[in-house]
Amino acid sequence: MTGPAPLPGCPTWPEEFAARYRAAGYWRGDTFGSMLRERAAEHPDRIAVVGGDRRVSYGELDARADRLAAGLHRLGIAPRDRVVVQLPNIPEFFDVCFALYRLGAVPVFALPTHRLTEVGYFCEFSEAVAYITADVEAGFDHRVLAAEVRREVPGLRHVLIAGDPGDSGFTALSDVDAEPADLAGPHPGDIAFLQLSGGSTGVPKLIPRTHDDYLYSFRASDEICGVTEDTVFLGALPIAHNFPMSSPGTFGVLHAGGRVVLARRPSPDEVFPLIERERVTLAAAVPPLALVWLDAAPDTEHDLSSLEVLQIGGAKCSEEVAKRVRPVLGATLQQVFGMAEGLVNYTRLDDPEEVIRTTQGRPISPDDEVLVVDDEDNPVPAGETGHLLTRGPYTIRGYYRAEEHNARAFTPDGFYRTGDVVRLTPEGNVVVEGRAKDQINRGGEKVAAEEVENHLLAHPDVHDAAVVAMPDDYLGERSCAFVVPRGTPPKARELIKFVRERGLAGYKVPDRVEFVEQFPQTGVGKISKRELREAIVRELVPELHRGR
Ligand code: OOB
Repeated sequence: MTGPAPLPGCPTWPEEFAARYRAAGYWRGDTFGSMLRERAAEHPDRIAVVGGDRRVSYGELDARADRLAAGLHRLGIAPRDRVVVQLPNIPEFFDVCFALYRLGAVPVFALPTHRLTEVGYFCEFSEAVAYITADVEAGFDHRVLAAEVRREVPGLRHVLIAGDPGDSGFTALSDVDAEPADLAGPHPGDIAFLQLSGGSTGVPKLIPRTHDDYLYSFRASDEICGVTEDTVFLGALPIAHNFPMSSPGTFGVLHAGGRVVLARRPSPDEVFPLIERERVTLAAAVPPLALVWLDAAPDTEHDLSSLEVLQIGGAKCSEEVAKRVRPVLGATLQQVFGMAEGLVNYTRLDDPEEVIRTTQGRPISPDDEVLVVDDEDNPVPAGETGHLLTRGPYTIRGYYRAEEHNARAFTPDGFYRTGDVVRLTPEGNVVVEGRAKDQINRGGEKVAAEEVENHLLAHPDVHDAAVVAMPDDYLGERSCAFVVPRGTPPKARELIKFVRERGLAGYKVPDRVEFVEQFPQTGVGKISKRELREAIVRELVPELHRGR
């Protein structure tokens, strides 16, 4: 089975692997569009998505996707055209996704916290023809951002607003509507969307995922996570992120014919009443969010007893937090260690408590190949710590249009260098021990040090900058920028304001700035980030003793 010409710049699996993945039944030749069509035919009246005051049935979602696809087509959006999608947790997110999938256009998923720097870059780099965003979210007017993006990216032909366009002059998404057309639709091997990588380089990388590979990842996740049509999933994390999207996430739940319940904000005052009202059975959280829920649960008047499974992933879940899940919530903990590039590991629901508390689980697929290697790519002895490499039926073979970076991020035989430092238990469970990539994991939100350093370096008073992780009780890590000033150091506050005003997502703005005369160096003269991390810990110790 060979498809039409693929989207240029997307490395794919060698045919021998593709044939194997098809033969094994992983890649079944389905698409997002056909999946929704099937569910809608089976039970058109079941509720698929609940958000705000909307309750959308499978039949309605299917029909709206058809009409929106036809409307977008009429605007001139064609198969393989890229469309940057930046939507909060609202039902329209699914209208847009399924419409674009039906059309064969390719969403590029931005997070609601992204600002001009990121959104402008996604539009430009992917040569997007359209940008679909919200009106006002979390007090931020996305229409103003959209106007800036429009000015900076001349190639952008359309801006569509989910909600009220106000006086922005942009089109309301709800006005994009046409009689369903007979669209050819994508091939299952086509790129369905471009997802964001957490990144460790100057600019974020885009991850091309196919219908075949992505559908496999959440179909198989459904089985592991016990998802059925009775599952009610709480989407409280930003739903464009890979974890709540597919592990098994919203799409896994829609695949099974279950119900997705969207929370606009993840705080207990919004989430707990939703759990009670909708009888939520499955929820996904990053560790700091799980902590907030665990702290608030004992005092809530809301009935949380429907919750069967709480998934924690995106960053390492401490054993202390892990221990509290069952006693406090009466739910089974599932640890999820995944990455937007592909590989996802789960503790299994029937694993011994010890495994669930102390490991990050094992891969989805029998064909996920996992290697733990030393600095020279040689396998380490069983049980020892090393770099995690992986390839498999839903792990990409390269980033979108990033040939040079791909040569470093993948081995010659196609293994993805995850940048994670892990060990395997005798039972084959993964334990994440650390990270080799130059990234800060701020409670699940990934910050590429180099990207932030480049913004700091743009300040006239900054001679050099190095951003490192510092430990934090709540987020696990926060970012600390070490700066060598050019002459008199600027105020830390001023530098932070400078970076923020460059239009960067808030979570990437350094949490702390430390001025130094020079950086410690490694043997070969590189900046020793290890020493900087140690320095900030020493700096923090007296503060911790003072109780901050
Ligand atoms: C998920 O995806 P990304 O792409 O935002 O980040 C991936 C990276 C991993 O390489 C690892 O460094 C870290 O996030 N990570 C974890 C972890 N889960 C992710 N580190 C320790 N323990 C965990 N449980 O974060 C993601 C994608 C799909 C499912 C779940 C998480």
